[in-house]
Amino acid sequence: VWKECMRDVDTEVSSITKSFVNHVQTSLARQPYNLDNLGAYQAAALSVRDNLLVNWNETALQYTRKAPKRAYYLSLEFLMGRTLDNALLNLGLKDQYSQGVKKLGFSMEDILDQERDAALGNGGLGRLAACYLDSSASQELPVWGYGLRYKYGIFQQLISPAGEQLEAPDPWLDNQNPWELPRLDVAYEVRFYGHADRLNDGTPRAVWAGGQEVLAVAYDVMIPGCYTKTTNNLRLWESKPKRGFDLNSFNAGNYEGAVESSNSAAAITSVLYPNDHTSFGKELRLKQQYFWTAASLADILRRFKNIGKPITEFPDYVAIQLNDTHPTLAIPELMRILIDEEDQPWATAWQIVTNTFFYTNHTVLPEALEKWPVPLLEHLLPRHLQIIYDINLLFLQSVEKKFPGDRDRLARMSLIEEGFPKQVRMAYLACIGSRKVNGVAELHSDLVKTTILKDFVEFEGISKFGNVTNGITPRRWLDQCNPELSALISTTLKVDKAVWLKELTRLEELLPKTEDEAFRKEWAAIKQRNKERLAHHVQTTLGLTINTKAMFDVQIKRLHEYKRQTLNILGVIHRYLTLKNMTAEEKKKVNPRVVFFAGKAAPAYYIAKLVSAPSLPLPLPLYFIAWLTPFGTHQTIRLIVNVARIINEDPDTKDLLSLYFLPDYSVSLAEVLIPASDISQHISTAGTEASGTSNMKFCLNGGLLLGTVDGANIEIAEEVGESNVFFFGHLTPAVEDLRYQHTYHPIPIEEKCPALANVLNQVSAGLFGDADVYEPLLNTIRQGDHYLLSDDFDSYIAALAMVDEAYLDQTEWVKKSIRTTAKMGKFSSDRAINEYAESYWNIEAQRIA
Ligand code: 26Q
Repeated sequence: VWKECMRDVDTEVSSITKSFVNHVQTSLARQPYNLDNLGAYQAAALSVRDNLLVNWNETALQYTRKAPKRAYYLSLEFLMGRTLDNALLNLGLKDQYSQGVKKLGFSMEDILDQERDAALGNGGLGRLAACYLDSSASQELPVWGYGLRYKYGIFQQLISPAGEQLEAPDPWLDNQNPWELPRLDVAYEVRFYGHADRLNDGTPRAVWAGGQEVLAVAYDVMIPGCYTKTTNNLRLWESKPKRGFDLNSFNAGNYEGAVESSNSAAAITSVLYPNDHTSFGKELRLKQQYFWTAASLADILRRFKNIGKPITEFPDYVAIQLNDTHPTLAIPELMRILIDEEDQPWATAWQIVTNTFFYTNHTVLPEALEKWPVPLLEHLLPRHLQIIYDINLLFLQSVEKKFPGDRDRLARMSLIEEGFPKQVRMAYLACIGSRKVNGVAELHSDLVKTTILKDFVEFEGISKFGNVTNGITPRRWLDQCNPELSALISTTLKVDKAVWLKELTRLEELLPKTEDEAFRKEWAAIKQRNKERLAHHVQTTLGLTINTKAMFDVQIKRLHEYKRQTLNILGVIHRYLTLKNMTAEEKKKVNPRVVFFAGKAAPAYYIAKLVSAPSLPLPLPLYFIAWLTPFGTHQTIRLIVNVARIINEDPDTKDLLSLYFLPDYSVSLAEVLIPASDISQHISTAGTEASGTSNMKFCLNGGLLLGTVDGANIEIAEEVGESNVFFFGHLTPAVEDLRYQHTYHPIPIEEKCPALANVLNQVSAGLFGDADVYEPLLNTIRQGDHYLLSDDFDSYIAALAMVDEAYLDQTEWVKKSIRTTAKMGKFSSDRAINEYAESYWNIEAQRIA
């Protein structure tokens, strides 16, 4: 079927080289004989793009002809990573292209390495969106993504010798982007500010006029499915001034004023906000959200209108998934369109809206719940504020009807939080405006229902609230990043990867192989080569030599207090101190360990600098903004770097313990780190990590998991069996009480956890330099300890010791590794996306002939 599907795609090596040379000469206007690797990458990409375009056009055409119900995934983040390798694998053309470029004197690996990551996301939420696009296309589902085309993606992270995080902009479009198609013909006007006047003519209509209008221009990114012709679309909006600049100002000689309006329009899509898990009410961020939702809805509505059905049938043709609350303005925006432009009665409009949207929650941390100040909304989007107030009034009336006289409940559930200023609670708006609400792992979905949305469950009924446990695409996170393991699996299962990559539960067939010694040897050898590949990467990029005989212990994720990188580094110090006290004889029994960290911390003062002078060629040093806050995640990075400096040089211990902070964590770096890990750490305070998705990636690649009973760790353990994971720490129900104890009955840390107290004291005493710099960080543990490090430290150390012990029995360890991979079928994003398609969106697969 696959070969049949691909009949239009030219798979001959000779025609590949022909198309490559043709692109060198015509698209790039260069000579093939002195082409560098970058040029070769561009030519290869353009040639692959030609193949994708055929399928992409065919897919779009069939969707238009058949007009099936479609789903749209609205996400402010799409963390795509590199495209070329993924496209080649999905098209089944990797071997042919490798041969082709080899004939022309290039190596495929070098060419692939030229590509910059498309890093339009912060972390989990953005990468999830990328995995879901891959799975939608692979499952032949009519799903499009909508996002923003940021000029700068997530910042590049540099680490100064002192361990400070420095941030530089990520100019990912500088070398041109062969994967996007500018669609200058697809553009919409988006209004900001101005005034909204109700007509008061017996209808709910109002007129919104004045203010500033900017243009949203579409850029399309092709999303190929794996072994299918289906090639979906990711539409990213760029902001442009409606007119080049203000002619009146220009004619009046006010040249700066003339370019100012054009700058402010361009600023909207200039940069991705690099903060996750904090909401802080910045006007530009709100502008981004409205600009993107307004353009996307206008586009969706125009497409719907082409079908020629009455507007009341909109939800029969369109499902819109809100990736967290970031696109919640789509709810009042669709109301505005239906009422003010389509002249629908309020009830009809609300009926349409609440059957169209679906909301996924990704966090229960209170500081991460999005709220927008009412005065800001009133200024920027006056009509939307009116609509939000109207929604709230009708909603609270219906709550009052169900729970008469319950004033507390009304205050709790109001979309408007009282205070100075008043704020709009976006999660509540997303909840009441949606058909269904879901969390991203079983535990998290339960927490959503029993904490932040408890009142809403009581009011609307439990059936509106569900769970879709996250997933990851096995194409990128196994086949692409671990080709040797993928090949071994195909040989062992005796099926083509085209089959098992799309039916991942077939990995279970590996289980009997745990008893096959030759197989185990091959399995372990692949892990070893992946460790060497990582060591080689670190050697060539950072000039550091890594002991590949050691156990590789990895924690890679955004830096955040709740993720507890601090617990990990304090554990490393504990190990170091223990080793220092050992006799030579005792040390002989210790297995060497290499600890890897990578991750970015949310910066401060970053956006302001980028936005106020976006295109000026500033002298380089001004691009680097050191962040010198006295505590928090930046201090943790600093501690890691300084501990590494000491212990990696200590002759007593360096053969048994070393530590690396790899700068500038990215999707591409993850692709090298994950297959190389023996053990990875997912150690959030119970109840704080909604799901986690890298835990799934490590396990799929045969790395074992050390973690807390949190997020998707729980479901991973259910699948692979508790004996194959290392769990520690308090459980979610205990957290609230422990925090209460910390506040009202604090026990000195020396008494409560002497091992931890000793580690903290050594840091305070200056063992790793900079003693006073760390004091605020250490004090957050000594007092308050919101994330419960002192409660979990002893069991954490015990779990690490169990990992050591288990690793000594390599036969059993490899068995655990095989079992882990074998039981990861559930975590394919294909399973997740099919759950959304069936239980939420009600859309069906479309075979593209
Ligand atoms: C909000 C307002 C203003 C500025 C930024 C934000 C913002 C941006 C990004 C808030 C949150 C995020 C990202 C959240 C995120 O990545 N959450 C993670 O989502 C994953 C996919 O569901 C889960 O696996 C992780 O557990 C969760 O932390």
